[in-house]
Amino acid sequence: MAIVNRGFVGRRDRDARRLPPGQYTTLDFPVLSSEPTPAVASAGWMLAVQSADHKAATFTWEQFQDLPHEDVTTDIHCVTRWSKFDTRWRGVSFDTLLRALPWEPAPFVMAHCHGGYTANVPLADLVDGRGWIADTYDGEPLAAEHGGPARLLVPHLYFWKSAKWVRRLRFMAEDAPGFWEERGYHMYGDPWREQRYS
Ligand SMILES: Nc1nc2c(c(=O)[nH]1)N[C@H]1C(S)=C(S)[C@@H](COP(=O)(O)O)O[C@H]1N2
Ligand SMILES: [Mo]
Repeated sequence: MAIVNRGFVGRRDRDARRLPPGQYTTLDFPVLSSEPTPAVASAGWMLAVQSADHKAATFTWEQFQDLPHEDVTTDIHCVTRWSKFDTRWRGVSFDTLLRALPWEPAPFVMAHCHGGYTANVPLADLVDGRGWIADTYDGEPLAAEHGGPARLLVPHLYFWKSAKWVRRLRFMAEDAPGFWEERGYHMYGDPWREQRYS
């Protein structure tokens, strides 16, 4: 007896549709760092935020913890071609962070990290529930090698944009290249359009 059900979509088909072109899925969580893991304690951690006209705001670890956090389950895509489905994070959305700022943001953001790494992201890609500063992974404080105490999480762009060990967010009127963008990676980095290199 043949079973015909045109509405049925198998798991492999569904998974294939969530996999951007040129990617494969992994169940591990690879560590990709261009620098040695810096020792950053949450105790002295601070997030500095700078406006395009050099106004400052800071969040201590305690102030950051007091901001509303949300859970995020999402797929992530590294430009070296691994993707990982259903990663579970917790963090503060940029929507929340922006509401806590005493001044207006500018259209581009440069994330600066302990160790010197930088990544540029348009503000439009961080708001409306698309960008977070994550401090928790899989229910545990974010491990140092994955960017703990806190990192960017911008899962709809290649994962190099999700800067680990973030310490400063600098708003900019114009876009500017970060660490990998200066080395030939794409300024925007959409995995669905395979924007790996410029
Ligand atoms: N500070 C910093 N952030 C970084 C990187 C880095 O080298 N330094 N690598 C990026 C790249 S290329 C990827 S794929 C992800 C890897 O995150 P993971 O090590 O937690 O998998 O971090 C991104 N953020
Ligand atoms: Mo990456």
